[in-house]
Amino acid sequence: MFTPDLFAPEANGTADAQLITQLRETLHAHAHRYYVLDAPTVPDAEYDRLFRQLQELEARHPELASPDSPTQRVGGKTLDQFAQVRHAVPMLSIKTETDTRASGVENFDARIRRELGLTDTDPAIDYVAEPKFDGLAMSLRYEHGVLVQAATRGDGEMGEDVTQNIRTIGQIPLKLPAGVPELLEVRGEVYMRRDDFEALNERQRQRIAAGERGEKTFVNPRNAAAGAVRQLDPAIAAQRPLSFFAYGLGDITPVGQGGPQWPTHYDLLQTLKSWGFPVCALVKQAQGAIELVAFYEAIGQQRDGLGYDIDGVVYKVNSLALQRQLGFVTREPRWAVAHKFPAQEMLTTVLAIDVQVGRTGKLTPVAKLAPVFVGGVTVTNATLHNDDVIPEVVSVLLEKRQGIPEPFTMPRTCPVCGSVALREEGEADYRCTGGLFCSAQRKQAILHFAQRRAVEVEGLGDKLVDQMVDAGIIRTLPDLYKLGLTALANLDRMADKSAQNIVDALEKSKRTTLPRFLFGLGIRHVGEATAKELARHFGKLDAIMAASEEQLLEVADIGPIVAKSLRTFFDQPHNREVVEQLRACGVSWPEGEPAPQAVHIFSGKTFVLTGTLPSLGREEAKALIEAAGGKVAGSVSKKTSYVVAGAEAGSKLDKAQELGITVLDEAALLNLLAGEA
Ligand code: 5U1
Repeated sequence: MFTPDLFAPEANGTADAQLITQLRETLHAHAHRYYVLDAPTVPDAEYDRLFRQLQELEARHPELASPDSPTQRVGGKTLDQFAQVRHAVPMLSIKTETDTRASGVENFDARIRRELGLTDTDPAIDYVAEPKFDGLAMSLRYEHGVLVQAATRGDGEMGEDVTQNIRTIGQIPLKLPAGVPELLEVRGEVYMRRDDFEALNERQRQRIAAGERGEKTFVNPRNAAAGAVRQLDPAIAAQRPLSFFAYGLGDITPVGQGGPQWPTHYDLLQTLKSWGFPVCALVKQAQGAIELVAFYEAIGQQRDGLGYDIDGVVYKVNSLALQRQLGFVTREPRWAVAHKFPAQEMLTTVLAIDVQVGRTGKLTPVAKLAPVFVGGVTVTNATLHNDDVIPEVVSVLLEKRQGIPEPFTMPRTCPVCGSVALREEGEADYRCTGGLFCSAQRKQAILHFAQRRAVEVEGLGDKLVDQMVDAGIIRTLPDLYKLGLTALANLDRMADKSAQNIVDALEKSKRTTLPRFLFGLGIRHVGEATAKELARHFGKLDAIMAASEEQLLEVADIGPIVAKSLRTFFDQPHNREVVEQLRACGVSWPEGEPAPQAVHIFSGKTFVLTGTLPSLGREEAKALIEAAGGKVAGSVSKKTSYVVAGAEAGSKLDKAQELGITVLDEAALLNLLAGEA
């Protein structure tokens, strides 16, 4: 093996250039054996010696600097923000199968066979099965064999340029062997191994104990990996040990221009491995549904013992020709599916049952749990009332119970303010009757008013609201605008600059719109869409406040429950007083004349949203649809007009396809909405 000598006689320029080239190749090879194959052939000290020798030579010959040198893994400057990158080939997401039984696999196989026009007598389909790594998707672009860009998935079309940070990952080759395609994009997952995560958190704990500011421990390897990838200072990213698994391709030199072609996905993975990329050793070829089920079960059993987190497995049709034939639907390939593992269940003890008070006074029991690590996070609370919320308590093991606990009954008084708690006829929930007298409701009411979709007071979050209400400097909404800089700056841990920012944000929030203001008041059953309709119908707040229930019922989409709720709210003198005081403090909006109901393109149409849309949040998409006259429902039925599907859409998308309902992606939705504008 080549072992350049640090103490060799001074070489001339050409000899140095050769030595630099040789050292780089040697170090690349050692790094590959160390990081990827986990089989180093030299001790660390020898690697360090060669590394230092290369550093010295490069320092002597700045004209020979090269970004693919092993010395250049950490080198970039701290950034203000990441540049946006357009993916030459969109980064697809993957459809998720949530049926964790064998039928989840059988459905996928049956669909593929149907779409390929196969009958029961045709042979089993050749698949590749891979673990689904719990990290971040990454696209690595190589030009002439040199890593030139690493980009996050982003919305699939545009990602962020995180090259500097990705270069610090030892497992990712900076330079590929001769003979690779001129242009090559390798896609895969950046993740953090569990042992690296534990070691990182241990270092973080020591930093915190040493009083270093701004340091924190990480919740799970995925969060730690995400934080490292999005770290603006590459020197810090370099201290966060990341790993990588390659699982696919993006852009590549076309076959017609000399690019390679593989018959199967499995062959492609073997080639990526031979080029120096880490490919997971658990990846397997499988024939038909039976072997996929066996893989799912085997990996499920090994899951806890793997060195890294996975959240399921992925099945892909192996033949690349069949993949091309199957194609895509809404940015997801038809030839692949991610099969989730069952939700994790852990045994713990309910220490107590607390009752939380919501904005409208609703009482919700919450189980306080002995801390339990499940699904990558430590869980200490679980709701006992709403089975949509994760984490949830799935069952009680009576045989484990020690002693006889007090049976839980909903309190008849509010645990926060002591007011009477009542259950209205026909309603399931108990509510505190304290209104804004109750500090829990007051806090929630302030947060509701200050949120982005209402008057928006930037920086006013729950911790600050807790402090302000507990310190007694805010009792009602108008108090917000009466706060001086001094009162804010006197709060614990409040820097002068932060206090000034809040004062500025409050000032800015005073110029609002009537719908935002109305929504911000937090009147029961008055959401953003209703607030907009009210503003359109009446034009002025005074007209709304004075409207009778009959007049309110004339507004499109307002029924008796909403009309009654509005009337009850504005009939209360203290609510009218709040409105008057807010106006007196300078909160204002342009008022208009009543406008006829516009004809909207989505009037009479019902939408269902599923999966993660590339750029719109769920609430944002809902607001846009409602503003265009549409309704958003929770489940797909024959009455559904459109299903809007994003990444990792689940059973709702299947149901839509079954019922022949038009499926839109985000771009198609925005196109339709452009018609509304
Ligand atoms: N192992 C693996 N994970 N994963 C994630 N393969 C894989 N393939 C993916 C994704 C999003 O996407 C392709 C099917 C396009």
